[in-house]
Amino acid sequence: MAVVGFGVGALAGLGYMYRKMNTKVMPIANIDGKGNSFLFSEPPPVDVIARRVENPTDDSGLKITLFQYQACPFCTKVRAYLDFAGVSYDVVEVNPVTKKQVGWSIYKKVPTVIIKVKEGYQQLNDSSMIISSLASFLREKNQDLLKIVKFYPVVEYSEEDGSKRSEIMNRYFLMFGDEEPVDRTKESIVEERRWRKWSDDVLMHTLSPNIYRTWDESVAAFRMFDKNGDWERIFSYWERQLVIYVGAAAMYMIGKRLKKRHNLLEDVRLSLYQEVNHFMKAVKSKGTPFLGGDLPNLADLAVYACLVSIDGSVAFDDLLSNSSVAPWYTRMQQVIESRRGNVIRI
Ligand SMILES: N[C@@H](CCC(=O)N[C@@H](CS)C(=O)NCC(=O)O)C(=O)O
Repeated sequence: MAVVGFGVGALAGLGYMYRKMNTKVMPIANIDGKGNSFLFSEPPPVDVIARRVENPTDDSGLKITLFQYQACPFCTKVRAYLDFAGVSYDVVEVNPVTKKQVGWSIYKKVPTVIIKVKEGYQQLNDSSMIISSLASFLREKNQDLLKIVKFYPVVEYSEEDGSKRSEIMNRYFLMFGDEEPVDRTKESIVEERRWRKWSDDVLMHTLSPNIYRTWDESVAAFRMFDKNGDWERIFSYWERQLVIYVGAAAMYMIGKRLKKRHNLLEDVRLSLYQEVNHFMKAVKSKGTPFLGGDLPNLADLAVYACLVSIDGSVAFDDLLSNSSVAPWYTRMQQVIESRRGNVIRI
């Protein structure tokens, strides 16, 4: 433990120095004085676009740039939605240690997206808010994205212990305008919202303790992120090593803490199987291929994204052999791949 602790300390120090040296980009001031938050007149600086997904049938008029970590389940959720919706987008891979690619942003988490609008460049933060606002926008032609974004205000509040928190209001809500939606029942809307929230609040918490369960699994997970995220092409050799070993050490320890915090079972695999089977039971009770019916809804996409983010790990293989998820997962893969645009590496 002492050796691991020392190693982590040294690497974290190195990471901190490295980060200091690399965060020269100043955050863009992001209030325009007319009540539009996170609306910029200039696009943020982008050095390297990792890839572009170009869908020839996209008539949304949106020009989207997604800043992400390839392996992050929240980012995977946004990609799954964008692919399913058939829109085009650019991907910028963020270095999880230095985070220099989002040095311009006041919001410090990923995913974050920038969308070109006629007034400038609108930043959307938080996976659920991004998906809800885009899904609301894409429901009908000729909507005003800035108007929709205003339905998701950030509210700051203080906890009992004095710590400051913020919350994005309505992030699981779709905005249907004044008319009742004719293509959806109220029950299906409420059900979708409930499972989306469950996916973030419950299923998501079973992932880290499972993929970082042992030191070896933790390093293997980071090697998998290295491969899936194409880090070799995007980051320097030292950046990659730093991220792999600092990340694996930190997440190994954090995974143990999360297991306690979220009351997972002693054998964390059982918690993962249990939660996934809980969702699969809901799908089965519908008698349709997906919770959303013949096509996935936003809850299917949220659960799918959680599993994609661990696909390739030992935990994922164990899950396939110990739960009823495999046929649904394959159907999800097929639908999303059939609707995704062409992937162009730049
Ligand atoms: N509620 C946010 C959570 C996003 C989040 O926690 N992202 C992680 C990466 S998976 C992050 O950026 N953590 C801060 C960091 O890496 O410094 C969402 O749904 O997008």
